[in-house]
Amino acid sequence: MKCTSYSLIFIVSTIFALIWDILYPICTNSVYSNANFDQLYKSLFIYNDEYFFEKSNEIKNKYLDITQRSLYDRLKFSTNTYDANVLYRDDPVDEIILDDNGQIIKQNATIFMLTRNWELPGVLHSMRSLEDRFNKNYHYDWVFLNDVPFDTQFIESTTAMASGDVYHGVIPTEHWDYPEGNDKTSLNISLSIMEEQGMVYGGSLSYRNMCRFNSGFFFRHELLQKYDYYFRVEPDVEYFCDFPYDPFKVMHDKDYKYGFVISTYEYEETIPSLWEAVEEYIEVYQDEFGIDNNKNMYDFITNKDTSRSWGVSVVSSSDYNLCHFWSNFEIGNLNFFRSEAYLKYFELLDSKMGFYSERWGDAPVHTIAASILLNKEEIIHFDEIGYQHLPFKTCPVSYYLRIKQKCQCDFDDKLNIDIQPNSCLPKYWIHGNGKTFVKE
Ligand SMILES: Nc1nc2c(ncn2[C@@H]2O[C@H](COP(=O)(O)OP(=O)(O)OP(=O)(O)O)[C@@H](O)[C@H]2O)c(=O)[nH]1
Ligand SMILES: [Mg+2]
Repeated sequence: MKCTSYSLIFIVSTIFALIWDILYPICTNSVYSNANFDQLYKSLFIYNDEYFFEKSNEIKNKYLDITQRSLYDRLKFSTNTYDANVLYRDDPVDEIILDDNGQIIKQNATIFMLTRNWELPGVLHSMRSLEDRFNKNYHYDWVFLNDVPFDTQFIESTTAMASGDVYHGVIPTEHWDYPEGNDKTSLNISLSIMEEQGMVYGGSLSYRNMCRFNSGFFFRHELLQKYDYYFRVEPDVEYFCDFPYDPFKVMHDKDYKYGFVISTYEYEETIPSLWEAVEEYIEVYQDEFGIDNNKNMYDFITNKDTSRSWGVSVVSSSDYNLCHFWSNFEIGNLNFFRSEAYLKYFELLDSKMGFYSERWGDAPVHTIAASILLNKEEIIHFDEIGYQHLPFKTCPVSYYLRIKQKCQCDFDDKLNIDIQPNSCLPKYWIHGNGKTFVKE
């Protein structure tokens, strides 16, 4: 009886409170507030926010071991191309190594971009991305080169965006322009023919100057003289993941000379006679520079097996299979390019005039040099670095790596070249310094 009357009092007071809560704001002319009603409504039922919060946490914690195993276990490594220790749980992703004086340990290296004034928005985009994902922790210098002087806006904006020192330079004309003493009429004819054939940048003289400069001169520029390593960046590229290490340190510690992220096939029509020149170089300099096809990556650039590219074959009429490292991203040892072997290589190629009569790109030129002059162990595929230079992307294959490095990319993306038949990566795994399980 007592219990019933308490219940009755409770119900009546609740109804009164409800009515009061609705009527009071109306009677007092105040705006009717949903919040008041919600609060009251929730206090009457147990299914309130607190309940959902607790319940959700209960469920989440139940599966914590599964959902967060990547954070507790050692990561599964997909390659042997880096020092596995940097990825252990106790190492923060962007661990910065300090010397005894508390200074960041840095290599003798710079980030390098060849670009034009009008590309400033794309330049800043690339800078922001690389600074956020890597350089904000290291403050490496940036070196910008141009065939004409940079304008004030370019200099001010890039200097403001960089976390390290910034240098802007002009390229000497003899490193850029069509070499003097050569026939300009035949050059113009070649350009118009290639334009008519619909070749990419077929009719562009400046594109050819750029490719020749990147092939044989960038490392000679006075602003790059003091450095041992460079990281090439282009406008409008994107870095998708936090760098799990300082790539310059990896290059230095393991004595790598050349690093890449994407490898694909070159258009044969741009380099019809390049391989002929390479063969001549090998013949002349094999002994002098110790070119040894058992130690280098000659097989990577000549193997034409299609079994790991869905049977897709890229037609090449020479022994060169057209595989090249996509040079818009490259991290390299400048001393390799300054070496006698490379200088002679470029000299011979340049004497053939193929940078102009055809459209030799710096990507196949660098790749072939690295593949014949370096040992396999001196070339690294940075497979933890997510990167985009349209139309291609690359994204780390390991899910846990993507989580740990806060990647903003999807491995299954159609633009991820690593899963496309036109990727040369499988050839690198087999014939280069790549995935050990492929060789095992
Ligand atoms: N200063 C200068 N830089 C150039 C010139 N042409 C190209 N570049 C730079 O050289 C690099 C490669 O040129 P891109 O036009 O990006 O060539 P690409 O990557 O083969 O082709 P895209 O698909 O157009 O990106 C970029 O960093 C450009 O900014 C030029 O005439 N002058
Ligand atoms: Mg580009």
